[in-house]
Amino acid sequence: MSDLEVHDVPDGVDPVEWRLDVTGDVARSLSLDRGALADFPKQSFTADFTCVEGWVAEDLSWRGVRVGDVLDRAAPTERATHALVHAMDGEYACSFPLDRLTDAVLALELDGSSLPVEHGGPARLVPTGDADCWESVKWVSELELTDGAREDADTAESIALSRIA
Ligand SMILES: Nc1nc2c(c(=O)[nH]1)N[C@H]1C(S)=C(S)[C@@H](COP(=O)(O)O)O[C@H]1N2
Ligand SMILES: [Mo]
Repeated sequence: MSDLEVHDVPDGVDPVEWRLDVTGDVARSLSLDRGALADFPKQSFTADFTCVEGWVAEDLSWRGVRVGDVLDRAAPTERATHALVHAMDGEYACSFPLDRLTDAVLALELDGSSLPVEHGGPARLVPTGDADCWESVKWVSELELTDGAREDADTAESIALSRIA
């Protein structure tokens, strides 16, 4: 298994009721259940994960769906420049420019098994390339396409940094 740290699963996280909604500046809003997301083509990659709190998990093997494939189906409008990635744990959300988000993967598997709920299952955003630990959004429930960066609602960095004593 991976050596990601294990954190408590917050209230509000319910893998049974989970869906992925794609909303906001799109031509077609989507609401995908697990089966619908699993029907997209999969890709795999291996990466180390480093948390700002000072730990590293090496050689994690992720498998999942390229976000760009999901966005293509929703057809972002010309106004859409960013997306706010929402999670099932309340206020947690992280804003990405679309060009970065397109190449990220919604991971459904880790190290050859279904992604466990304690590590963000059913679906965790795993940016490819350099990323901050808080950008790896666990329990992704909504991709909200926005016109501009919506910094007001981008809580992930401050929530992550507030955990550092
Ligand atoms: N939804 C959500 N995703 C999140 C977080 C969170 O609090 N909520 N914490 C982030 C931070 S700061 C880290 S280091 C990793 C921790 O992943 P792990 O619990 O699998 O070790 O999840 C990231 N994704
Ligand atoms: Mo972190």
